[in-house]
Amino acid sequence: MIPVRGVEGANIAVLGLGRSGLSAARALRAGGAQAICWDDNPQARTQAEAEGLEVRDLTRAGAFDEIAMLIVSPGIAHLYPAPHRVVAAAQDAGVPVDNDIGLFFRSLATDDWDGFDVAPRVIAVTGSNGKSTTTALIHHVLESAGRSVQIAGNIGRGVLDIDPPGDGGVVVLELSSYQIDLARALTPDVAVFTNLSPDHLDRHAGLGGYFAAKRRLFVEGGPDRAVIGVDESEGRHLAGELSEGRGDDRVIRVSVAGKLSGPGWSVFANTGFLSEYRKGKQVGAIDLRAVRGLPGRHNHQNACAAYAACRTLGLAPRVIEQAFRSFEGLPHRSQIVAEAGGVRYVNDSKATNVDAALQALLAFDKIRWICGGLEKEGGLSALAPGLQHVRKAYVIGREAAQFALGLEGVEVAICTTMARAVEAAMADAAPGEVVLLAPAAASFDQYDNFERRGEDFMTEVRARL
Ligand code: UMA
Repeated sequence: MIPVRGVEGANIAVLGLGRSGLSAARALRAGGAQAICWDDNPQARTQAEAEGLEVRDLTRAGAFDEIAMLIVSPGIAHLYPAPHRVVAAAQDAGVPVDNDIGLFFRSLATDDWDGFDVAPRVIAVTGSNGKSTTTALIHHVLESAGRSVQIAGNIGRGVLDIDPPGDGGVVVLELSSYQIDLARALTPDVAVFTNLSPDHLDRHAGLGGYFAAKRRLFVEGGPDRAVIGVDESEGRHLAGELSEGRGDDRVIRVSVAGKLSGPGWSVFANTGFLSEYRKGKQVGAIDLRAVRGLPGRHNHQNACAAYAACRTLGLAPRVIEQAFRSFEGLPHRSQIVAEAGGVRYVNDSKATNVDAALQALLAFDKIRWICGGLEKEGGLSALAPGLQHVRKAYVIGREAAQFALGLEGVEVAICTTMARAVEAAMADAAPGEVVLLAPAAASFDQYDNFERRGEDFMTEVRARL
């Protein structure tokens, strides 16, 4: 755990007692603060009390009279669509609002670092899609190369839960727009921006607000190196904004849309080959088609971003390539579940939006596609370029018939349940085909989260093999 610094004797309120809230409360306590906790869910309050944390109703009048700061969990709205009433009360009382990410960055460095040969470094990864895979891949490469490395953040582990890094240690963080938006301190050494597509728009009052939140990591944070995906105009804008000149190699541009030129530092993948150029010369190359754990263009983008981040820490291209080969991918993201009778079964339940599902469709050929669920804003038309890879769609979800209306030109079976979809897709699948779960929708109409949905898919597949 990272004890929070500079809070000794202070009363600090913590709103939300999930993974990040509990981890923040414990770290505040370890730093000598009195953590005063609240959650709208009584069960969460009982759990916090059971581990000796003080629970106090922060919604009552005068709750912030003796409070120095409020720490808010990322899933709780602090501004849009409207601030949570506890956040609004803190704002009215003039109490600063922060989150566990802000506490982490202000608490990480300790006096011990003066005795280290190599100061610990933080790599922070953000973007709309691919940030978990990129984060996990950076972690995997550094670990394979023998570095002392820890992983945390939006990937499922509270940032304050890590151990204080030792001499030369590296911390790799996945940061969501929610986390970056509210953090009062943001000082990664290397910051990575994978790509941008619309998501979480209600929490940021639109795409502009969503990009502005992510941009904070680079503009407020002032990282030594920035790895920027430049395949959208926002990434190009950000790379330009951070560069002092054409050859400025504090910015590494990443693309899977074509070859990048110029005197700067760039990493791009073209038809499956990763190339690294610096000062106009090629310095590294990897055939990504031979890397089983990273199929498809979207994974090639993740590979380029992870490669660039590892290069900033001085790893040789050969070492990175070797580690790529042993990367198995993350659960629910292009996860190969089984191969039987010449048919491959792939779980990409994390494809909760149209953009991520399109990437999955483009990564494979001859697809028996299981899709559907709670449809997101914007419709399904953006899936069109991927539909030619689809043999047939097997639609799940409570509104399966409605969802299927958006899939023009594709043969469709309305299955509603995962069991029926898997059964039908397996019965139809011929050798050389792929049964792919890539829903292009949220899971909440039928499951608690995308993980449960992916597990259901895997269970249904395995039960029939
Ligand atoms: N709560 C309230 N009032 C509310 C809403 C929530 O009291 O109005 C309480 C809930 O009762 C619950 C707690 O807040 O007890 C949940 O807080 P949370 O939603 O912030 O969840 P955590 O468990 O703290 O997990 C958070 C991230 N969750 C979100 O951003 C929604 C996790 O990312 C992250 O892994 C974890 O911190 C550790 O850093 C998950 C996620 O879904 C994977 N992220 C989104 C995404 O990837 O799309 C952004």
